[in-house]
Amino acid sequence: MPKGYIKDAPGENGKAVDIPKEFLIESKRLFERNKFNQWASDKISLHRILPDARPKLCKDKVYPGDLPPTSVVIVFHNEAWSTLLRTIHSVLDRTAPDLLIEIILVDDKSVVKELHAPLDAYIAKLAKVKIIRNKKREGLIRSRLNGKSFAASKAPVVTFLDAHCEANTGWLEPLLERIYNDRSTVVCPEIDVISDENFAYQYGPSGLMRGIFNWDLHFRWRAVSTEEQKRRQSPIDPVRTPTMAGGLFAINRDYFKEIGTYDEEMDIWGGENLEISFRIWQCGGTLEIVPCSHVGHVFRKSQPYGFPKGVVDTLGKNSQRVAEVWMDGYKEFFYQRQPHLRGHAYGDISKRLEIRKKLKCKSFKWYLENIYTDAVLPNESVIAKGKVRNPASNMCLDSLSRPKLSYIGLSPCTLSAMTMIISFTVRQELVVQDICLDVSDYNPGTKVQLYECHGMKGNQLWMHEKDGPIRHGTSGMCLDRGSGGNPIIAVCDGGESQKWIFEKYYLNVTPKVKI
Ligand code: UD2
Ligand code: MN
Repeated sequence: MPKGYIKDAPGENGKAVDIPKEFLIESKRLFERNKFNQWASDKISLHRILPDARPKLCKDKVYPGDLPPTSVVIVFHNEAWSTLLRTIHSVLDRTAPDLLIEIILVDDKSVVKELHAPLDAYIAKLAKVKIIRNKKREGLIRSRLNGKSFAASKAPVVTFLDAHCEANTGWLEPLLERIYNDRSTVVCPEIDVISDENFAYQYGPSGLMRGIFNWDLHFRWRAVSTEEQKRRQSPIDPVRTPTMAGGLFAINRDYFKEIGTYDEEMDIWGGENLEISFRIWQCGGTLEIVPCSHVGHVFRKSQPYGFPKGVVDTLGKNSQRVAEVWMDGYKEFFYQRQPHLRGHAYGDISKRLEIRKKLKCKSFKWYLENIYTDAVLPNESVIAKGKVRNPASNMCLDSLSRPKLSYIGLSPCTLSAMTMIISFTVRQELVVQDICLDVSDYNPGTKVQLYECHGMKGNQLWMHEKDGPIRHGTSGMCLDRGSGGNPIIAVCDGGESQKWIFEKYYLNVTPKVKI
């Protein structure tokens, strides 16, 4: 067994960490600090073993003997010690030494004491690990560039990881192989979920998801398109993805420079992942997710750190720069979703436009026609939209700003709120503020939940025609206003409690879908 392996230790083999009752308060306190359960993380070995998440076929793959080695760049701001160190050790423990030139840590002005002298002392013993520190808070985008230009590294490939990852068995070779075959291929591993609550390592079948974006310019996961499924010949073939999540990817170092690394005017967090995705595709590269490469990441529900200039302004500006440089006329859809950003200053983009010109990059229209071919444009994406009224009660559906995984509620239709604006999309989803109405238990009386849209129909498929009921696809039940303040599904009876009218109808036909 590898160094540090302790049988049955907390979290070992990717298991969840139990939090005894007496530590709940302490673990809640630490949760606030990092927005993940640091208490749990601190209990786990820095060398914990993970279940091998690769599909079987990957294990027999033979890789060329002369793959290009990489530098791994990890930027962090006030990261927890145990997650940062486990990221580093997972790379050192599970990477062939000749493929790893160095790990470059970039401290983006952390104030946490242990990330200074104690960290310096700790990594002094790790030959391949170096650290550079920003003089001021730069944000992850400029920090990554800082890391890349650091030292005399000759590594032909740069690999970026977030500071709360765990690289799994055999993670690197499949990425390097793609770059070795074609230097303009940019590759992401399959990102497995490390639970923010208990640090369990969770993974599903590989090769099923790709990255997309919505018109708010937020990154989203979606099922791989049928077109792409057909193009791939094996379940372990790389998946072409319209966008990358942003944190975990490998890229040929020279190619990264040629295509203009990152937009250095972007601050703190956000937008750079879509920017580099659009740029890669529009300027002749390829962006892939490689099913044979698995790396875990702690997905958080919110950020633990502040944005010195405020989230809205920072993220707004970053997203505007993406829209203004890469999206041509389609940027209008973004501004329609974010009208407060019209006229908002986004700085000078001339250098970025020069890159686009110099590389003779293609239009956003081309990207939508060739890469993200099933994107739904806002002007054709809804069958009906607005408040959804039950005439007999004059109550309207309302998500009431509930967090995800909660239930849809009701409010008097005389009120007005964004949480009452629901779209019935051409995909036949009922969407409120990016979240879908979802039913996973088909028994009558079940409350309708709010769930992240997955684009795979199933529990999120609905049917509705003007003046008719709203019928749930898989269960065949009807949306009923119920009696407890939460709409439910019920056997369709044509009753008053099952009538719903959208504020506005755009298309008079509901696409016919078999159920
Ligand atoms: C995702 C990406 C992240 C980045 C982001 C959009 C994954 C798994 N993660 O968000 O890499 O592309 O989308 O911008 O795809 N950090 C700094 N300075 C800052 C802020 C953050 O160094 O001012 C570090 C942070 O410590 C972390 C990394 O940047 O190591 C990414 O930040 P995050 O983990 O908060 O972002 P995440 O995973 O929500
Ligand atoms: Mn992260």
